[in-house]
Amino acid sequence: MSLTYFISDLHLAPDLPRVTQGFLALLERIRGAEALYVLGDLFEAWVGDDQCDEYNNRIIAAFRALADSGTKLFFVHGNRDFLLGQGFAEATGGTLLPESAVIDVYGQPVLVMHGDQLCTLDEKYMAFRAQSRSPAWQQAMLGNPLEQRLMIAQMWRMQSKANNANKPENIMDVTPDEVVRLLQESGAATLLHGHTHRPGVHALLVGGQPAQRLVLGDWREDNGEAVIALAGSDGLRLETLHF
Ligand SMILES: [Mn+2]
Repeated sequence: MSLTYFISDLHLAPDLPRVTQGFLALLERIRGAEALYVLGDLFEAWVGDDQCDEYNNRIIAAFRALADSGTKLFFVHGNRDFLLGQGFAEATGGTLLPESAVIDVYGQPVLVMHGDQLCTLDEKYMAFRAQSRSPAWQQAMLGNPLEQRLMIAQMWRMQSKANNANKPENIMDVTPDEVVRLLQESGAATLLHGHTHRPGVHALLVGGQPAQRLVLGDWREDNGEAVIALAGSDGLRLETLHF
């Protein structure tokens, strides 16, 4: 049976050897699968496609081997790696998707996204998000030398950590009304996203009709676990991966 895989929030970085190995092992294991969707925050930081050190080249080569095996590969930007560009996509043999997309999963329309756009109560972040997704802003950012961009990304992470430490729980999670709004707009009855690091399956009603929201989990260096999603002709489900 052909299978499609969904992962997000790996936050890949050289100082996460267990996650990196788990990721490389998964990509090797699923060669020949129908498709792999990476729903954002693949990298802890990505500041431009010229960021090609030995570590990143290994990641790209692993994707390329998967694509060469016949597996279709799709990427959605996360809030850490929204500067992943066409150069990266081409090097991996994959395709960049828009920030949200309705895809056909064995006959079932599924709305996929990273999920940061659902956290609308976080006004500070939403303002940064709007600014940093504009082509003019990105062009200016990419015009800075690589070293400087890496420093800026580090500063963002520190600011985000400091801001998140003081945020109430509900602001860190999705806004329920926004979930309903985007599902309604999409016409799909299933939403699949990551970002919140709160994996689970939520039943909801959209316009009086049953719908569901599936949330992928982050990849944990401490206990070697991740919650991914898997789809076949028998449907879409979450699965805990151990690595
Ligand atoms: Mn995220």
